[in-house]
Amino acid sequence: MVSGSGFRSACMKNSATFVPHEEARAMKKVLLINTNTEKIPYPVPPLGLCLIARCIEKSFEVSFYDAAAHPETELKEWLTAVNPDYIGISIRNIDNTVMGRPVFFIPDIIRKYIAVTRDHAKATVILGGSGFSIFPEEILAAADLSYGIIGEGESSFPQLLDALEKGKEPQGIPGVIYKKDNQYRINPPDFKVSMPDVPFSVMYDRLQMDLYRERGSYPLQTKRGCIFSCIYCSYPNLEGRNYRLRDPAEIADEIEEASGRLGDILFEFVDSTFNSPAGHAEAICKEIIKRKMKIRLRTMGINPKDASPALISLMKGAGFRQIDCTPDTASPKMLKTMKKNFSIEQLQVCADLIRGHDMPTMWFFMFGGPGETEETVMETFSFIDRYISGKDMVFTGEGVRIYPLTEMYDIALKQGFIKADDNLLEPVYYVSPDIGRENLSYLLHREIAKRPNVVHALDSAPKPEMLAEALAIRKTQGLEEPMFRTLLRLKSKYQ
Ligand code: B12
Repeated sequence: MVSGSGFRSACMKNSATFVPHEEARAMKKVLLINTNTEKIPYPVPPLGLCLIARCIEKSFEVSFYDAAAHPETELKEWLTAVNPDYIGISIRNIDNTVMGRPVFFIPDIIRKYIAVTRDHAKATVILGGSGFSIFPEEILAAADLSYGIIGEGESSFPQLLDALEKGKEPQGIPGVIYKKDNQYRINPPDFKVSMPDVPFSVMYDRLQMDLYRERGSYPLQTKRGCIFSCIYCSYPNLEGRNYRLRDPAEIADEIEEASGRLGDILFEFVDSTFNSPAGHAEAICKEIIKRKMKIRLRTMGINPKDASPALISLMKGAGFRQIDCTPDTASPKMLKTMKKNFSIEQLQVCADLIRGHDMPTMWFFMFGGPGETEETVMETFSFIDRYISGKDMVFTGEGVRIYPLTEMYDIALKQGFIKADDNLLEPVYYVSPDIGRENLSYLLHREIAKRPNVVHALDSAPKPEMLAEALAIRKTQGLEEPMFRTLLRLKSKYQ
């Protein structure tokens, strides 16, 4: 399953059609724009955009505009200075997924970046990114654009540029959405291409990594794909339903290279689920331990079913300082309704393991899914009380964001929450009628108030003064604990 030279084949196959570097008289220019300036929970570097940049840099002159690093007013100057032939715009986030205080990013992205490129450049604009891939047609229509790529871009983006260069219709290029005869046509994405295993770090030369270093991290994928069927989730539509694994030795190579160049930095695995399939995460930890690397690691997506004592020990040995565990619910009934792949007993074993190893963990639960009642909500809180350490943070979300092509969508449609022609780009949330919005909200706030380590999604952003104090304390005291533990200790002072 491991695809050692996957990236090279995926990229080179496509760039081979272009004029080779040395022979090029004047390379065409591509400007890539990262539109994600969100700082909650912390700023994240544009991994996907960096990867696709590597795939075209032999054939095109690539410039990189990171909106997190420049005031939006600078974009016009960049467009004039670069005068690109093509512009690739990455749209990662659509909204903040907080039902009680929704922030919808798309109008700002269109106004600040897309409209400006239209007014100040003649280039063909191509959209991509995970947020874009969930609502490709809706976003292209809202932005009045003709081209985008749904899903991963390493292979499809160079192929699309090639087609555009040759004036050909991008028919058959996987994942391409394009406008023809005033209609959007979609080529289904192909998740069978090998896992691109490019050393990402090279691209960080183009980023101001300091923006991401203090609170953020250096993101790495160890695989793509999600085999699970959680009813609300868009991951399988973004990454495919089969695993494509990266070679553990190449992952360790990248970490070694990047820490050599960037110094001490937190590495973060951004797989949908780090420890599935069983054995891969263990192999990565063993490779890191074998090389005696002194690094700091964290990961999201620990799945309770595949969390074994051996895995947690290896993770501690490799340098994991913090993990995220996302059971979503701890009600036996809701585990079934949400189609989680583990039982309450497996979740309890996992929680005991985490606590037994004193592995700092952020827990995530979402409330309001189909069939949620007061009783099921209280089952989750009982689990929190019994199994989760007071030193660990529990993050709770209210309502379930409805995404297309999910079972949640079908349920919401059947229950009359949404209509078939509703545009769900602007966030729409589901809350089980068995509990109701007001009741759920009341219950959550009541129960959260009793537990200092439990946080509502509405309060997930620390106050600026609190964050400043936390950063200062960490620096002066040389604290190595995860940021959430520092914030938890300061919480009562700022309430
Ligand atoms: C890891 C992750 C996180 C981590 C990030 C850690 C880190 N250091 O990066 C954490 C937990 C911090 C996080 C936070 C949030 N996240 Co998040 N996250 C993800 C996840 C699982 C993977 C993202 C990733 O790095 N992928 C790997 C890279 C390689 O893929 P990529 O960026 O998508 O790029 C590929 C393609 O998209 C494409 N592409 C990308 N750009 C471009 C541009 C062009 C021109 C082209 C052609 C192609 C292209 O090609 C790339 C290479 O193949 C995705 C879900 C998913 N499976 O994709 C959600 C996801 C992106 N997150 C989401 C959200 C909402 C958030 C938050 C807003 C949630 C919150 N309220 O806290 C925050 C925002 C944080 C921020 N500052 O922006 C949503 C976005 C959709 C939406 N509703 O807006 C997603 C899609 C999950 C979901 N709900 O479905 N997230």
